[in-house]
Amino acid sequence: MNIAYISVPYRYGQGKPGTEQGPAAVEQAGLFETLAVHGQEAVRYGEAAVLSEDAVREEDPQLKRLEGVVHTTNDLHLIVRDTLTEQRFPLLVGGDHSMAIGTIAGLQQVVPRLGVIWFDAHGDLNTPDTSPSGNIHGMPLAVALGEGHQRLTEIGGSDVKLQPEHLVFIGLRDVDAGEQELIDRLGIRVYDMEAIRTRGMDTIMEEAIAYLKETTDAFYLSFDMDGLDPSLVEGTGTRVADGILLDDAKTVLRHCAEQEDFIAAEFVEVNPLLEEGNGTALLANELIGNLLQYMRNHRLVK
Ligand code: DIR
Ligand code: MN
Ligand code: MN
Ligand code: MN
Repeated sequence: MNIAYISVPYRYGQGKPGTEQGPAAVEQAGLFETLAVHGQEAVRYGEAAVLSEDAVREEDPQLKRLEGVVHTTNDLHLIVRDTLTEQRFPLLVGGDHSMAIGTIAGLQQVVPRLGVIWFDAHGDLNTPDTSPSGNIHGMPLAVALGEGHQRLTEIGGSDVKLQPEHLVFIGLRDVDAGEQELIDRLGIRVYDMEAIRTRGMDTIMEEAIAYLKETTDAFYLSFDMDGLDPSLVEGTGTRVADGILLDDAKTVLRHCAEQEDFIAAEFVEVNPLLEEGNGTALLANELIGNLLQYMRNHRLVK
């Protein structure tokens, strides 16, 4: 009973209403049944605190709703740290991707040399200086690397949370100029759609995990729903053409699940207000089911 489902019902890292309803949508899609089917306690183990809408203002156009992001990611980092300390596997559902500032900060306090697999169409490596939108969901990896506003880089302590060689991108295909500059300067490992097509996801995941194992003690998967092909995810805020298809997404999950040092996963950017039905949440729930299935022999799932 070691999977700990943690919800992060918030949207302050981006501008479209709806991601705050992501966790409820995934629950409605059957998340508790999925947990039960895989022998896990069908409960919400924790929920990150979220400021009310009227408490959050859009003061700085290059750091929109900063106060709202700081509040939730600070709370989340404590929840994630404590969950991992209890030998549980944090399974997070969001919420927009800025939540990863808290996830990474929390995990890193327990695992100083943390590895990250970032499944996303985007680099999420912007800073207030480079961001085209001012949305903090485009910044969490820069923050983890120690770049960006101090209120964000200080969550979980002032040390740098992530080393560039401990990060791998899967599915990247929409990168801003400042992000590309950072990728090049820091030599960050990228597997784009071209690489996935020509080499196959199996080979890529084997290589990615072997690469992380060289210098990290454990890793987690951050799964942005917009990494998937837009035909699969109507309910996510920033869809990008030519994305990852279902079989390849499952291959990512399977390779992660097979590793003993796989310690957490998050599914983010589910926005049920952007579609008629609940398709994207249903898909997130299905993928979580696949992940738990693949993890049935995992040391943290007893
Ligand atoms: C864009 C979009 N690069 C930005 N980022 C998104 O606003 O910084 N990340 N959508 O998931
Ligand atoms: Mn993202
Ligand atoms: Mn994205
Ligand atoms: Mn290292």
